[in-house]
Amino acid sequence: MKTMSSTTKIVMLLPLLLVPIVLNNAFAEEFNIAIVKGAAFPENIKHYDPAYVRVNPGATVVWTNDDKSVHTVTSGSPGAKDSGRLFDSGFIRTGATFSHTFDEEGIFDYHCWIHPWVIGRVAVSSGAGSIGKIAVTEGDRFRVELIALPPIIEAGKPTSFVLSFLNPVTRDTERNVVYDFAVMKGDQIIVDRKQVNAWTGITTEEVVLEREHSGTLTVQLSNIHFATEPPDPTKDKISFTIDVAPAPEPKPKGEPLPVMTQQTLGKKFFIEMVFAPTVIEPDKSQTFALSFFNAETGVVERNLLYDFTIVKDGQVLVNRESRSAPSGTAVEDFTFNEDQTGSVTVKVSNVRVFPDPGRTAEEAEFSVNVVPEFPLGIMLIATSAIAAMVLFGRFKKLPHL
Ligand SMILES: [Cu+2]
Repeated sequence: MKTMSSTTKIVMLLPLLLVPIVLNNAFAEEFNIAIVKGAAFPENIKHYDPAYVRVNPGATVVWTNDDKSVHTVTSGSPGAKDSGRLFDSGFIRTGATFSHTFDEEGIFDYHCWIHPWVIGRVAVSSGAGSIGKIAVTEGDRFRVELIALPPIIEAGKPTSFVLSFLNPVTRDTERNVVYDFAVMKGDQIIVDRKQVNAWTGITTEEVVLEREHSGTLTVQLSNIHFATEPPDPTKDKISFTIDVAPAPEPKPKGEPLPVMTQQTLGKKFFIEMVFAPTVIEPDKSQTFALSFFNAETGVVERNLLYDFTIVKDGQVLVNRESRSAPSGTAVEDFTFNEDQTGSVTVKVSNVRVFPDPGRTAEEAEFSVNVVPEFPLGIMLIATSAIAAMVLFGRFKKLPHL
C-alpha cells in the first residue's frame, strides 16, 4: 500500500480542522429574554425574565416584548449619563424583538426608558480564570453565582465580584436578598461587609486586594436571607475559592543618571550636569552633559558660550575655552587616566550669551569621584587580611597548651 505524503495528509485533514471553527460561528450563543406580561407595573414580580444573564463574548441577546405596553431596552442605569450609549432599542411594540451582540467582557446594565423600575443586567465573560462560580447554599435555598471581573484577579487592582442570587430550582433571580460578604485569607478577614441588600437579586462587591493578599482566598457569603425574614447566621452560607495573582513587580527603571544642579556664582544661570556612565572610571570615555537654564524663569538659556575645566588637586587636567551651547545644552567628553582617580572638580565658567567676549562671574563647580579600576593589589591585600583573620580566629579557639 502506498503511503500518503504528509502534505497530502494535512490537505485531507484540513476540512476536519475547519469544522469546529465553522460550528462555533454557526452556533454563536443566543439568549432570549422576555419582557414579561405586566412589566409596566412596578409591583409585578418580574419585569425582564431572566433579569440577569451571563453570556460568552460574542453572544447575542434577544429581548421579546410579551407585554401589552410598549417598552425599551436601553443600556446603562436609569438616568445615567451614558444611558443608551451602547444600545437603545427605541420603542419595542408588543410581540416585537430587539437584539444586541455583546463582544466585550464586562457588566452591562440596562433598563426600560419608559418604566425605570424595569432593570436587567448582562454579564459578559469568557468563563476563564476565576470567573463564573456557581454553588448552592448550605440551606439549599439559594443558587449563588459569582463572577470576578476582570477574570484574572490581580492584587492592587480593583476587582468586581458580581453576585447573583437565584432560585435553585427555577433559576430566577430572587429579590430582596440580604447577605454578609467577606473575603478571607486563611483566618485573616480582609473584607467584611454585613447585611448587604440585593433587592434585585444581583449585586456587585468592589474589592481592592493588597499585594500581601495574593494567593488563594475565600469569598464567603453568609447569613443569606430574604429581607422579610429575621437574619439567621446559621442558615444559608456559601464559600468560593479564588486565586489572586500577585501584583506585578514595579519595572526596574534602570540606574537613574545622577543629576547635579548648581547655580552660577553670578546667579544668572542654573547649570545641570548629568554624567554617563554613572560610575566614572579611568581609561573609559566619560560624558558630561550640561544644560543651562535661566535662573529667574527656569527656561533653557540658548546661544551660550562657556569654558570647561577639570581640576584635580589644583592641577588642570583639561581646559576648553569658548565652548558653545547654541541650544542651551552641550556635551563634554573626557577620559581620565589611572593617575587621575579620586575626587575631581568639573568647572563650568565664564558662561555668557553669544557673542559677548567679556568675562563673567557665571561659574559653577561640580565635584565628582573617579573610581579606580579593579584594584588587584588592594584586593590581594584584603584577601590575605581576611584569611589571616579567619586563621587567627581558629587559633584562638585552640585550647591552651
Ligand atoms: Cu417599559
